[in-house]
Amino acid sequence: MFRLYGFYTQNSLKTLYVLEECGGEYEFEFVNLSKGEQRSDAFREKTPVGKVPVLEHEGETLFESGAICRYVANVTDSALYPADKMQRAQVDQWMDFFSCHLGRWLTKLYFEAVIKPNFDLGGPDESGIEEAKKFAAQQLRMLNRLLENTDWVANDSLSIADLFAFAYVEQCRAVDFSLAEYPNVQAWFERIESRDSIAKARARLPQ
Ligand SMILES: N[C@@H](CCC(=O)N[C@@H](CS)C(=O)NCC(=O)O)C(=O)O
Repeated sequence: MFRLYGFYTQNSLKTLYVLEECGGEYEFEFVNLSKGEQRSDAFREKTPVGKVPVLEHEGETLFESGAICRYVANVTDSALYPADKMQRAQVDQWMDFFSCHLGRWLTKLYFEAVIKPNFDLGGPDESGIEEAKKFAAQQLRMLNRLLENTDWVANDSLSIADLFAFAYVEQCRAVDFSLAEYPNVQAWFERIESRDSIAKARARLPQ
């Protein structure tokens, strides 16, 4: 049995989606970041970095959403993280890419539009927003081209890289960043969103 500690945001969502899709049995514990619960002594004992998500399994803890997604897929022997070394590296490649590029820019937009006002973290960084919009659009064009010839980002089959990227792209909604110009990305997004795992994962969060 896994135990996941998380919040409403993309890094926790990635791990919830992967747990559901891999069929991992888990308990979910909501850590209310708006109440500063990540700074409690009890939570700090689980992770030195004081951030969600955190996974507990067999008396050990893990932080970093990518590490958690890979670990869950490994432990559950899921085909979503293929055993073939090159195929696995292709999945890793896309996960790293999304963290460093598209995800980075969409997360900046989400931070500006949602986190800053809700957590009282000051006014908008206008030049940062413009930069993030420019690079997010560039990366979405690239993803749109990739998805012209395949339904999934790696190895022509659904993998943890799709669920990982989906959680980043999902932030477009909250920041009013339309996917209309990227029809292949929109179709990929809908393909993933229609899966039972996504609804089940979302239902674990306080409504
Ligand atoms: N690179 C980390 C990022 C984790 C992260 O930034 N978590 C945020 C929520 S999305 C958090 O816990 N923030 C609370 C804080 O920094 O106090 C991952 O992918 O898990």
